[in-house]
Amino acid sequence: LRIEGALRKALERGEFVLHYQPQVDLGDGAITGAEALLRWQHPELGVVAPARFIGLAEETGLIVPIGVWALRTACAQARVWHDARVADGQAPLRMAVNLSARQFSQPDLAQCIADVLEETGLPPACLELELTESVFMDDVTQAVGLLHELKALGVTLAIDDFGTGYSSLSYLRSFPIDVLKIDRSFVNDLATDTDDEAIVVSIIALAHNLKLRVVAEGVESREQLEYLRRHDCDQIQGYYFSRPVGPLQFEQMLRDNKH
Ligand code: G
Ligand code: G
Ligand code: MN
Ligand code: NA
Repeated sequence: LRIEGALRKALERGEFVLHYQPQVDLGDGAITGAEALLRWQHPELGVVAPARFIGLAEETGLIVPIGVWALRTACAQARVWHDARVADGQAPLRMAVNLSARQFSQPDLAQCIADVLEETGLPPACLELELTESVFMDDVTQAVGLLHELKALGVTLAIDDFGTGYSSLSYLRSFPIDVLKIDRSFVNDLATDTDDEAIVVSIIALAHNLKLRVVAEGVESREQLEYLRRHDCDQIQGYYFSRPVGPLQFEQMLRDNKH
């Protein structure tokens, strides 16, 4: 298992970096948040995308320490941007961090997140945790308990890749969730595929009826953006506005996007 050793060393050597992708409000075009996305800056291979190593990190359990590093780094960065914006009279910025099912099954997850929030001084409401429906598949009772623990910290909870999982919709009623992120597979064919349009419109209505915010992922074109705006989607994320970028580039984007 050479890759396992390599991942472990990568963490020790500080080869992981976070890139940030803006989330943009469809009402006024303001950047309201960032999603932190892990990259491995390999000394020989260059930038390695998470698709190439997240699966293995999950299998080996290394996703737990890597995830703690990502959470701490994202929160520390968010605190810096948050303070600058507040000093400048701008709305706060939300930082979204992905949690895989393996991390979600750690009994000390809530304590770990509480520690990172305290250590970095980030207001809890500015941290958005992205979970996939898969976290509800093993032990629903345990998952609901943990969601309530996390909610009690004051953080925001989002369901990532919404619509692609196998769980029943009934959990939306009883779970303390704040945001649905429409999976990019549905957004992809918007404006050309009427089935995908029906699904997207239905997810937006479902979210709003449940008083949830709805974010569309993978927006790549003006047509998709306009469609989502017409149908009252709250926020978008995708290459049309920006790819995930390094912290300095993101900071420049924030400066160019004053509201
Ligand atoms: O950035 P990219 O589209 O290549 O990300 C691919 C996948 O890797 C996404 O599904 C994303 O959720 C996952 N991912 C990216 N960063 C993190 C992270 O910090 N933690 C976890 N658990 N998953 C991540
Ligand atoms: O599973 P999750 O939603 O966390 O994954 C986010 C992934 O989606 C990141 O790897 C990011 O690079 C990718 N992504 C973000 N915007 C777009 C987009 O507009 N098109 C495509 N194809 N991928 C995107
Ligand atoms: Mn995500
Ligand atoms: Na997603």
